[in-house]
Amino acid sequence: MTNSAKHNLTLYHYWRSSCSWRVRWSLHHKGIKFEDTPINLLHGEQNNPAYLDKNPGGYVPALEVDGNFFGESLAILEWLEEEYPEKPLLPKNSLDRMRVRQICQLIVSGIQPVQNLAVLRRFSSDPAEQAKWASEWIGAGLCKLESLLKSTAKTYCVGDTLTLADLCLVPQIYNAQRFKVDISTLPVISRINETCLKLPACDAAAPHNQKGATAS
Ligand SMILES: N[C@@H](CCC(=O)N[C@@H](CS)C(=O)NCC(=O)O)C(=O)O
Repeated sequence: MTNSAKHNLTLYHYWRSSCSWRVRWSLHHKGIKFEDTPINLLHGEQNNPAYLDKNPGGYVPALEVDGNFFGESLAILEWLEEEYPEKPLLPKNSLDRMRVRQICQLIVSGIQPVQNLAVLRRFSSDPAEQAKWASEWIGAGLCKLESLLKSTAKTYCVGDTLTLADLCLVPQIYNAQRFKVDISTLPVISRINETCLKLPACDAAAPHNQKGATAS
């Protein structure tokens, strides 16, 4: 981390959370110094009163900025763009920015919520049923995304520059693979995913490099 200490930042996150990975990746990409506090979702720490006081949404991630708390990964990512404009993750061209936000929303609002822990547990107590549900919805969502990316992607989701769209895509593919979605039928997504996984900031933010990560 090399960026000057403009703010005191602490990220509340879970190692395997795709929403947390998005934010960790931006922080590493921009070289922003931050502390981190793991919130164990499997132990229900997101529902502890002390955490709910910080983030009433009861999800990770949350970012503490100089003693103020904020939830919602996209709100956090947009703030990081405004406050740390070096190494931007939004394009200059406004139509491209809209394309990036369209892809982000497709993933963040359209795909990720249906595989959330709380949703899976409400749907079924059987892990096999949960996995089937998650796999079907993620697979269907990624097919739609693949069609969209055919008209926007070059090296990355929108053109040849890394953007927030890629920060949303790669963690979602990690989840897809956890739920055994076959992404070999999605060549654009697969190619972008492989490219991004080689980026040092993506790797530093990846689940296997976080405190508390396990093999499962
Ligand atoms: N819209 C929120 C969603 C956050 C979210 O769903 N986080 C998941 C982990 S990726 C979570 O905390 N799940 C806990 C639960 O379902 O109880 C965001 O983008 O930050």
